[in-house]
Amino acid sequence: MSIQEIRHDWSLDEIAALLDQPFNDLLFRAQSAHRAYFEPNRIQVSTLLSIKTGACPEDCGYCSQSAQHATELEPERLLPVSEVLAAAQAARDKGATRFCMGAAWRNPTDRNLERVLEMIEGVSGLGLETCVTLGMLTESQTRRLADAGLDYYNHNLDTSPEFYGQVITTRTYRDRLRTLDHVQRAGIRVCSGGILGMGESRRDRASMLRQLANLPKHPESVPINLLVQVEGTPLFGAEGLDPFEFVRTIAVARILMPRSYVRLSAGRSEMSDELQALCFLAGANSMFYGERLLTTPNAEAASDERLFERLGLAFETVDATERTEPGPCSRQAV
Ligand code: SAM
Ligand code: DTB
Ligand code: SF4
Repeated sequence: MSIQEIRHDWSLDEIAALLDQPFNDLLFRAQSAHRAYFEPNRIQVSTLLSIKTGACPEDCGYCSQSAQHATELEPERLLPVSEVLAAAQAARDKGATRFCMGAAWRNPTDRNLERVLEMIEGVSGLGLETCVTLGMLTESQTRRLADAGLDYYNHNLDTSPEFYGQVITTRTYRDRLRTLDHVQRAGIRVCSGGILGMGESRRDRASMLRQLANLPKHPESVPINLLVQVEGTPLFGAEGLDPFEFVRTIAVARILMPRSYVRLSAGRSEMSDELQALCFLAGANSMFYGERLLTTPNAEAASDERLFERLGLAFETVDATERTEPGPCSRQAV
């Protein structure tokens, strides 16, 4: 047996077979893959800030920020740089190592991008890693972000290519893949994942993971969100997902992309501690920390701290994707 192999040629049937395994077998394999590359009791934490809220022209069926859905959200213009830096400093003081700034845009204008570049430089200056999610990017915008020293760009595939049209009609799957390609080529680390619990099938979850795992380079960070149901959005009232399906998807993401951080993302405020612990056992090693996601509440920081203590987990301080070799933890065969 060799160290967990890195592959980019997964077939849908192979991934479906992984998802279909008995739960205990799947978790054992995922935890083994996790230990081959990561220190098993460390969790990377990022804090989110919405830097431009609502009034988005896109129609993503899950999103509180689409101008096409009748939600109660109050739109807000792009925040001043000073306000963003104050929030970043507060996040750093609470232990976050990465600060993620999200904007409700289809794509940034060059003028808006200028201000975001200032934010990135300011947040980096505080000693934090930077991540932004601004929608679609052109090649030249991507280069400007890279030149400003951006560490990560978040752009999710959201779901499978087959299910995608039932969730979003205003931009294509191909558009998303193109932006990811620009980001990877510019040498910015990619954060890309999806949302579960939107009414997709297990096969759709396999197909989404296949898209991510067969990218020319695995995203360094793979957020797996559980749909946060927001009143007024088309997906409000969608049938809840079996929590074990959520854990299975995390486990398969870990097996397919063993060197990537797998982030237990939106939806934690609806999850029990036991379910979150199973997600960590399945290989999730990153999460959002802080009272808010973008527009909805996150799990409370105090209850996260208690959970970490009960599970013997610690915040990670060094980004393991900077390593070119497998992590120092165990390098065990799987
Ligand atoms: N407007 C940009 C875009 O869509 O690329 C960036 C911000 S957008 C809010 C970032 C991601 O958050 C989405 O791609 C989606 O995966 C996730 N997201 C948004 N609303 C969500 C919800 N209600 N539940 C779970 N995830 C959500
Ligand atoms: C990601 O995958 N999830 C985050 C982040 N990337 C930008 C956003 C979650 C948003 C949840 C709903 C909200 O708060 O608006
Ligand atoms: Fe706009 Fe992003 Fe929300 Fe889609 S997910 S409606 S692009 S903010």
